[in-house]
Formats: sequence, structure tokens, C-alpha cells
Amino acid sequence: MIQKQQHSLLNKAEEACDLLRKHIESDHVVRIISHNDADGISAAGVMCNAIARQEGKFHVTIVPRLKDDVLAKILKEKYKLFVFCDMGSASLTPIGRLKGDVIIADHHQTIDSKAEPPENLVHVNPHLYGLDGTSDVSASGLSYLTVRPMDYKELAGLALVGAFGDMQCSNGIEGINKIILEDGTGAGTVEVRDDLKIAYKAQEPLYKALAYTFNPAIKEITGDEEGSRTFLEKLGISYGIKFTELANEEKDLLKEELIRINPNIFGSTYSIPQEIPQLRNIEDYSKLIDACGKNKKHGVGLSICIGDRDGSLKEADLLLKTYRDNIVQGIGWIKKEGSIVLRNIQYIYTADKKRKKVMGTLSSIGLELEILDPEKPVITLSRMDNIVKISGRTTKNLTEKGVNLGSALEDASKSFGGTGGGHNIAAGAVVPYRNMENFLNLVDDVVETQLKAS
Ligand SMILES: [Mn+2]
Repeated sequence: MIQKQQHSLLNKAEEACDLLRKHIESDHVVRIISHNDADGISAAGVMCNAIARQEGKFHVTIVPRLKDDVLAKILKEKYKLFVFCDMGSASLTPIGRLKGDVIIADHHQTIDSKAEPPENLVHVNPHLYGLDGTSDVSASGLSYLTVRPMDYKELAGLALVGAFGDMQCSNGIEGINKIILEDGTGAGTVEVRDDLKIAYKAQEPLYKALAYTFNPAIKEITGDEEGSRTFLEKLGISYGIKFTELANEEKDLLKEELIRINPNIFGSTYSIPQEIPQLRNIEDYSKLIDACGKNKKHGVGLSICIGDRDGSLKEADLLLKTYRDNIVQGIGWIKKEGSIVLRNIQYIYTADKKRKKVMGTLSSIGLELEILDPEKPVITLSRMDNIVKISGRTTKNLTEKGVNLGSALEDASKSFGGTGGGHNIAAGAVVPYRNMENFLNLVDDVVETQLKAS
């Protein structure tokens, strides 16, 4: 059932669609500006696909943030319609100065929400209707809503690729995302099935697929090809072939044994049945686009979203493999080196170029594999010249005991000339390198206070 607030958002998106249609019909090039992560790239992808199907034209730029210099450049452009995806809601005033019409499809918190939006602007944002922009819908979903009246249900899968990229679906699909999912399942363009959540099921030999399954992590298997092979050998399961090629009895046995290690390994999986095997699983698709984003190959990611199944896919695949190998090596590194333990927190530090890119993910996996003590929040520190990039991760168990890494990192970084913040379970910060020790000690103290207060 669609609720009232959802209806209001859908109506606003319809208004945006009318505007988009009008410009396509007038043969105007649609100017799209979107964000450089998996959600932003998919959001641009959904938009471009719909415009192309309407025989319209577009010009896309993918940027990390809507910084002043980016805005200043755009303000000089002469397009008749600008579409901002995954950004823009925090810059309503400058965007309102654009000469052309504007659509903003953004799920981030908006400022001056009470002020009347400028007349040339249609603002599609869930926060304006009391919906949650962190779990109900992502930017790719808002792009989808904007083109939904054109009835391209085959784009529902791509809309969900972005939602997975923004981790909106880890506790199941809800809100607007669910409406999108139902569009897809109703039209047969998205499939949901209870299944093992093993990565690269149709691509890699089983022992590798298991070793490369990072979410959820499987103890003594994730990040450990040797361990994975031993596990399968003991069970008498053919480890050298792909999961999809296993006999049914083997699949059943594997399922039973994996659930014994981590029950989260079994659950809903989402796929796009019409896609090529490599992109069929929506989470795998999202990881591939994410790898493009993280490596600043936005064009490659966008090309895949708009249908290149050849060169771009090969390039993205290589990026994903590199990322995967980084994680596997990182897990080995943590197993060997461990963390440095303070009273209430633990930390890991690196200056290694490759490892720096995956520290946050490594800490999550480390906690789940229990190669890092799950009883203490993990702070990762990556040195970049004069600053240190920090990410913090903890467990649900500890947040229930009062730990809030978002406020801990915010307070501690502010005290030492940096910035930070985030959620209670995952947060980030940046501080000057010379203040790293002091910062760590303060985080340790803040976490102690948080634990004592509850
Ligand atoms: Mn987003």
C-alpha cells in the first residue's frame, strides 16, 4: 500500500517528469550533474536510459561534491534543463540562479526546506515529505521515480543498484525502495529469491567465490582461499567448479554448513533476470559500479549503466579484482599484525597506498570474523601526508551499550583541528597527523564516558 507521504513524493516526481518530457520534446539537451559513488552513477544511469529511450539527448558530468567552483561553472552554462542527482538539496539558493529549468533528485538533508523553492525548480526529496532518505530511497530511486510515469519498469533493477550502493537494503527493502522493487517484480524485470548470499556465484570457482564473500563475512573462509578450500574438501563438495554448477545435494549441504557459521549468509537475494550473468545479481552489479566510483572511473561505471557490456565491463572487472585482492591481503595483514588496544577502543594504522583505500571495510570484516575483538570499537587511521583519514566501526551490541562513534569522532576531531561525524555504528573523521595520538586518547575517553553514561 502506498502511504500519503509517499504519494506526495510520487506526485512531485511526476511534476518533474512532465518538465523533463517537455524539454525532451523541444529537443533540448538535458544537463545532468550527479555524484561519483555507486548511487550517484546509477542515478545518472537511470536518467540517461529513460532520456535515450525517449530519443532525447543528454550531457552528464559526475562530480565528488557540488563545490563552489563546480557550481560557478554550471551557472555559466546555457542549457534549458539541469538535472541534479544525489546532490543539490543543500544548494537551493545558488541553483535557483540558473537560467534554465531545474530538477533536483536528492535524498540528502535539505536546508531552507520551509522557504518557497524558486519557480524554475522542481525539488524531489523524501525529507520534504517526512520520509527517510537513508533507508526509504536513494538518489537512483528518485531518478527512477522521476521517469516512472514513462513506464520503464526494466530500470527498477538499476534503481536498486544505487540503493544497495548506499547500503539502504541491509535490513531488508522498505519504503519507496519497496515500491520500486514491486514495480520490478510485477513486470518480471527484478527477481527476489531466498538463497545463499555468496559473491560471484556464476563467475568464480566455488572456493574463490566463498573467499571473496565479504558481506556477510564467514569465519575462517572469507579472505582465506586456503581455508575455503579446506572447508569444502572436508565436506566433500567440488570446490573447483562454480556454485551454479553444483549438484542440488551439494548446494543443500553447503547451505546447511554455512548457516551454521553465519546465519546471515542465507536470505533474500535480488536479481535482474534479463542481465548478463556478471550483472544479474544486484549486489554484484552495485559492487562493480562502486569499484568504478572509488577509482575515479565514473565514465566506465556510467557506460555500464547505459548498456556497454564490452570494454567498460572488462575495465570495471579489473578494478573490482584489484579491490578484492586488496581486501584479501588486508585481512591477512590484520590476522598477522592485529590491532593496538587501548582501554576502550582498538586501532589499526597504515600508510600503505593500497591498504588505505579499504581500511573501513577491513575493520567491518575484521569485527565480523572476530580477528578484531568485537568488544572494542575499531578506529582505522590512514596517513595522507599531513593529515590522517579516520574511520570508525563498531557492533550493534556495543551501540546498544551506549557507544556512539559518530559523536565520539565528531567531538574528538573538533578538539584537535579536524572534522568528523557519522552514525553510531560507523563514522569518519580527518585530523592533522601531528594530533593523531591525542585524538586517539580522546576518542578512548569519550567512548568510556558513553559506556558509563548508559
Ligand atoms: Mn546517495
